[in-house]
Amino acid sequence: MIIRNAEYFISSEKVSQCPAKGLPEYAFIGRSNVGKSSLINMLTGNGKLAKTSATPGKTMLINHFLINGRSDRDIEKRIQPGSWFLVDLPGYGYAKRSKKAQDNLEQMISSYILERMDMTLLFVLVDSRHEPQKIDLEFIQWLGENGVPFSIVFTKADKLSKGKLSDNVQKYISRLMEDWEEIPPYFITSSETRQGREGLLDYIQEINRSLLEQSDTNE
Ligand SMILES: Nc1nc2c(ncn2[C@@H]2O[C@H](COP(=O)(O)OP(=O)(O)O)[C@@H](O)[C@H]2O)c(=O)[nH]1
Ligand SMILES: [Mg+2]
Repeated sequence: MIIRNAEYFISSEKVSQCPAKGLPEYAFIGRSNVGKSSLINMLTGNGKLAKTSATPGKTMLINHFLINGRSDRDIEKRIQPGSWFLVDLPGYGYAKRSKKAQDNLEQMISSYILERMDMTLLFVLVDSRHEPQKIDLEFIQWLGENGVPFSIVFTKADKLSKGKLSDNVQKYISRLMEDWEEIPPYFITSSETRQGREGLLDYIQEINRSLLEQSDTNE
């Protein structure tokens, strides 16, 4: 898929405030510092879209970015066939948050994931350098139990040798296979080398196409 255009659309505190445009929506989530902002910038080709911040855990909002809209002074008129939303969800598991802030955040994230009808797929980011982490495994378990469509994205692939990278990925997938018969598609990415960019974007495009075909046959 070619990204012709990527721009900030809106930030929402709650799922009820999210835009009602009926666009396919792809959300990105992971622990703070996993490389989520960098990945979003790399995918969209816009180095400033999602703020890559040195102070993790700050963004507590649901951020919508409009991808492949058209240019119009009125942001509402920029949506066109082929447009979709990329959603940046707050990072989970940031230890320095207060208990109350953490609870609020979990509530916001879970209601978005469970209630947001427009969410087509959730990309769960994990750092390719680390062993499977309890917090990620529990989160993935919870997604499976709730029937949430998701896909795993291994980040920071450039930080490892090829051998170590494929070892880690295999280890991760084997760990998931202990709980699940089937593992959804996964992607190995680097925001530095842009590895995985085309594969991930083409996957989104494929799903967008099948959604369009479905809506055509329903008419
Ligand atoms: N080498 C390398 N560093 C990365 C990559 N992705 C993110 N980083 C670094 O990891 C840190 C956290 O990245 P950021 O995108 O802010 O993570 P976020 O908290 O998940 O949004 C930053 O210092 C980034 O420069 C990557 O693919 N390769
Ligand atoms: Mg970030």
